[in-house]
Amino acid sequence: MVRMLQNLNLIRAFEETVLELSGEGLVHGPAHSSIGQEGAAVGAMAAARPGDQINGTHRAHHQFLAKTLNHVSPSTYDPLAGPLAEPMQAVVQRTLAEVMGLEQGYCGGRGGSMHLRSRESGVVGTNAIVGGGVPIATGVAWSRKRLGQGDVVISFFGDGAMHQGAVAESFNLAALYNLPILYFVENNQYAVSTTVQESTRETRLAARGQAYGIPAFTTDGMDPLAVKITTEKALSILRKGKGPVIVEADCYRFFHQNGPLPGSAFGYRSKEEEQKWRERDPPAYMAMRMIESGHLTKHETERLRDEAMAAVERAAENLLEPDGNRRRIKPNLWPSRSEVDHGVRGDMSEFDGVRYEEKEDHSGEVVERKFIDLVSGVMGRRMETDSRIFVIGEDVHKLRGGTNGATKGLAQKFPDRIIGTPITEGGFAGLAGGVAADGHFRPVVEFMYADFIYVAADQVFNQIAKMRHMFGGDLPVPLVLRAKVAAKSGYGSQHSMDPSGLFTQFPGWRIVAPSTPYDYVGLMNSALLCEDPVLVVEHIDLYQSVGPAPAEDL
Ligand SMILES: Cc1ncc(C[n+]2csc(CCOP(=O)(O)OP(=O)(O)O)c2C)c(N)n1
Repeated sequence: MVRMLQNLNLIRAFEETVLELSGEGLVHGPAHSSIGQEGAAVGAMAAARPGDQINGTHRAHHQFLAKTLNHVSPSTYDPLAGPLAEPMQAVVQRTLAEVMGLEQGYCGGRGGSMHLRSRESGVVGTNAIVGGGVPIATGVAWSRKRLGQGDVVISFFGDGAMHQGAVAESFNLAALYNLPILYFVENNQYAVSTTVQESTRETRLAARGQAYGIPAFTTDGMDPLAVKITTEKALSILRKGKGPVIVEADCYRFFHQNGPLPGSAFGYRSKEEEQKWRERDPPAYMAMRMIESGHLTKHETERLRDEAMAAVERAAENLLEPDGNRRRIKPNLWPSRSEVDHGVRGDMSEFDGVRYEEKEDHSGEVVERKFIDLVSGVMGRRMETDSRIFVIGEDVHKLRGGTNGATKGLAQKFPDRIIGTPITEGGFAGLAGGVAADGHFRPVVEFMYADFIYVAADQVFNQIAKMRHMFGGDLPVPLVLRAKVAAKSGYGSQHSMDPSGLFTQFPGWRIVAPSTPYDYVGLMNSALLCEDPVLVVEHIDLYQSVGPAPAEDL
């Protein structure tokens, strides 16, 4: 409990400092304060294990700090014994550096306040698209379930995100696949200025669970211990393999959406309402309860608070220097300009030493083969040699290998690796993105027609395409997206487009468009080796074409 209180204090001091620095022009871009919501994050993270994974939204400093601080906190650490333990002090400084855009931050300063990621602590990466991170977290849960090591995922988001299709699609997929994920809603009562009542007729957000067969809890988000107990209950359901679960924590953001003014300054709520919630301010409330119950003296709670403030001050001092009567960032702490484009895509070192042969000098037997047979043939061959590969998409597990035979025979051979989905393009594309980013499996996503990619546009272009670069440049995202182009097939304007041009606008993607059976073998093999997302464009006009291709060597 003392550690929980100290995490509350640290987060509060951190957020106050960020607001101060922001006011001095030392934070580039928004910094959405979590002041008032610390209880939800600290309570939830007190129930999590080190191997558990989390992600969050634009407002995630509190969740990030709670998870990373717990991760490095030495087992012997006693917050009352003296200054903050060194690894925890480093977490505070690196987090502040990331928020300020500095090189020593978790993502080299590129992610900033809204894109915080720490692989080692189990923070998958926080997301600035409201609802956009939820399918990705769902994918991490899919990956962790397959790994079978008992890890679970906690996906934090706000009441506003509840109305996004991405969240609804994630609920459905997680329930369908029985995934170990806790959807943790911090209901702070407002999405910017819009109330829950203005957003939905069913204002009991946790009740959404019923529609998907997901058990749900509500809890008092201002009381960290209540949150801890509720989260423990939820996680015990997940750990028994009975996930997913929803937890809705009622809480309040004391300030406006962003910046140092209260919401009442913008007229969408009253000072009286704010005062009422402030009476249950999580750090003060927990300190008071611990004094009342005899766990701490008033003096001890004050010492803890003072040390938390001093720790954040030390971190800020290490990053700043005087500049006349102001402060400025130490110039040598900025990332180098040469790093700007680092990691838009990987360096392709995974291709070092790879065999490369043209048809004319192919070392094995070359025979006439049908294009479509190679689509299933190459996939089957690679699935034999690489157990990380799985295919996900609509009807890929049935018919005779999906609607065109691209997965012919594979569902029989690899029944748990050819995953048929409901019609939920954003949901399964995002899920695959999360799996790829988690680093244990290699998803192959099939879109029945390329035009359906637009339904999943956020996941395809905002998430999968940007993940590596956004989180600092070193995150592999090995995902293959097979898109069928059906031009001239009579399906009309919504089934006929080639998406390649659009993908070129999102340079995180690599694009290949094989036009012969021989090229298909090489290019699909390359796509399945690549550590970047690869779009494989397949024109269905080519499926029945015949041409020279390797007889065996796929
Ligand atoms: C898809 C999308 N729409 C709109 C926004 C702009 N926006 C950022 S935060 C926010 C409110 C989100 O409310 P909620 O989900 O309740 O989270 P909170 O800000 O309260 O933590 C909005 C509208 C966005 N970032 N992404």
